[in-house]
Amino acid sequence: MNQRRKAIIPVLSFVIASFMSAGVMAEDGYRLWLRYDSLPKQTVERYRPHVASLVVQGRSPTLAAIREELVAGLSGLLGTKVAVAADLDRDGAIIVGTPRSSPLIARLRLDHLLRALGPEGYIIRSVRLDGRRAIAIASDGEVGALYGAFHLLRLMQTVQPLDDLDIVERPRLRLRILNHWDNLDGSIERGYAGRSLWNWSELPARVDQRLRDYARACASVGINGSVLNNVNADARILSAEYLRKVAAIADAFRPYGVRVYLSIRFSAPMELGGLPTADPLDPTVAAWWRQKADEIYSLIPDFGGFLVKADSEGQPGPRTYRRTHADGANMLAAALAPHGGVVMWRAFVYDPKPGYDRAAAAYDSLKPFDGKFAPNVLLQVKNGPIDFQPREPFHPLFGAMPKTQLMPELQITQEYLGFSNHLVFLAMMWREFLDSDTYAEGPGSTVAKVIDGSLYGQRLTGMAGVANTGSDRNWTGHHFAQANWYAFGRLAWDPNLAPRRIAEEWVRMTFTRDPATAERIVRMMLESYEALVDYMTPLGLHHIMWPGHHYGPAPWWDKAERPDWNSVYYHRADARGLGFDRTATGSDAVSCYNPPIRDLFANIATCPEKFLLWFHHVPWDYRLLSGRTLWDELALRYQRGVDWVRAARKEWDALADRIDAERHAEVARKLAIQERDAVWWRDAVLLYFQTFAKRPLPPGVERPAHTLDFYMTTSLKW
Ligand code: GCV
Repeated sequence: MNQRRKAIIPVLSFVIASFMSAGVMAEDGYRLWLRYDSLPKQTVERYRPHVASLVVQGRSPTLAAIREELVAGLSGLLGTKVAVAADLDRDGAIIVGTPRSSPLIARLRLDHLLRALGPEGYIIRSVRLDGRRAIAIASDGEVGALYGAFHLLRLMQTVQPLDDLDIVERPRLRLRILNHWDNLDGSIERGYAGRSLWNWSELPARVDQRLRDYARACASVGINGSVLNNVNADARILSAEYLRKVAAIADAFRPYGVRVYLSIRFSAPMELGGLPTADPLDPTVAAWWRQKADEIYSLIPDFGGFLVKADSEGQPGPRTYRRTHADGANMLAAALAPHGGVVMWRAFVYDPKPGYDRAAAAYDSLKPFDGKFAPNVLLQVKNGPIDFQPREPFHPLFGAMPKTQLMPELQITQEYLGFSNHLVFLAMMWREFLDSDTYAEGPGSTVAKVIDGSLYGQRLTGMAGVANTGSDRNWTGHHFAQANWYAFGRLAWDPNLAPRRIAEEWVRMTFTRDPATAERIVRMMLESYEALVDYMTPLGLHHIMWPGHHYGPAPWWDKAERPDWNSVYYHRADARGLGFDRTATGSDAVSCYNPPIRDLFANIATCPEKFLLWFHHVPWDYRLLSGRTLWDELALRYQRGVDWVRAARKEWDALADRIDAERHAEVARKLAIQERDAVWWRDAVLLYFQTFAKRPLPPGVERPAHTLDFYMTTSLKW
């Protein structure tokens, strides 16, 4: 090696090392919110006396995961390797564990309280033991201790004080589950962040490290379950070959407290078992499922259970055999019950009948079965009565099934909300849904209280979110879509959390600790949902997306064989006005709601304007609260949505020197697409509705760039 090269190598290493220590590493978003870059010097000085060493006594995969996370987190945040000790040998230790895993935790005599919090609850408390100061993270279960460890790291990442800690936490919902609509060929239905994370062809021999990182991320926000495959299920997932692969995934997730579940195909006994029927009341069918459950549990002792889409959109179900949803769900539940598994039976059913309105279909089909489901069945109900639209009123089943265990299904992936191109913080939508008052037991009977068991004492509780993850390096396609994964977990842990708090945590953990910059980003996130509704479906419009892929507008669509797969079915524009009359003069779907919310929705004068066109066919010249006509207001809302995206782009551009260049540029590129799309939505929809309204665009609304014909023949590219 010549002299010059010899001299260059140490210099290069030094440059790389300083580059890394300054936190200037590849900012590709892989680390999600679990970034442990070093804190400012003064903060480190403040924290140091509290976090001088780490004591995680005991041995188990979960305890090892706790140790690993805290070592990485504390060392990264403090900028020096944290000392790991076997016992409390100095002031300022962090001690973590359960009364069984850790003699130190046992000495705190918290058993009673910890038992009351359950195996996932935890306490983080500043304590003294043998005269030494320590922070104790204690739980009755190791996974609870892991959750506590992530909580402590979050406090530090968001620069909260560590003095006199006394935190008591427990999850409000028992099942906090991601639903992956992943197919066995690696594609993801409605997935916009690459391919499936589960590499079926390599499993079980090779388990990608990424699966562990997925489980870490889930655990960091309290997600404790993952349905691995699409609800449009392939029966093969239950074959011996695939179950071995599923078991390997379960092994990778287990230390992080994430259980695996599977979507099943109701006709699997025929396809896999060669039976002539899948009739749930046929003893051979029930026996096949019992045997299948036994086989699954022999491989995966903590298997969570089944998710079922039956008699919906072409999926098989009990109806073929003239059996009911309860017959189907309870037969499966009986197979799982001896092992402690659950059935999540989906309420997404909508068979057309004469005089039918899709918004009332699931209510009509399932309400009669209230009280008829087995104790280990949950009815999984989408947040709104149609299908994950940008805005829907809450699903009426939440106010109608007091004797059934209901769990909401939210969609984290943005099927109808601009895929992974649009910045939208979904916690705002979910908050609106959870706060909706069903009036089931008088005022204050919010959806949150129905599902967390406080209204009816529902024993099994849960929340499902259709995942937005994929093989993209940044997991979710859009850096800001990570916030929706984060927010889902936080809300499933505590459905009462405020979106602002969630956004503040996430921004500080993900983008910046600078309070002023963080506040600007948080504000953008909090405004983003209303803006998206403005430029896509304001005033209660819904399901006017391009058919099939659902990206971009197509309010003119009327070609599908089923009326309720056409946009015109949903908006009903005519020369008189716009909107779906769901009152007594129309479909009367409003009667699925309890009084007085039913009457509030049914009366055009009291119906919240955000749901106006959902419940009413409104004349074009009807005056809204603003004093403007429906037509003018509609046009101005679309414009307002566009204006917001433009302002957001400017705001983001202005943050260029405060965010790392890589993520800043990537988000900026997405915001440019979002602006293009918002303009497209505005122009296409207004041009189309103008053919009915026959009124000019009001002042302040920009003229469209193209003709209606152009929009009707051009599908927006994503
Ligand atoms: C998984 C909508 C989506 C489908 C999805 C279905 C469901 O119809 O477009 O892709 O199928 O909902 O939730 O079952």
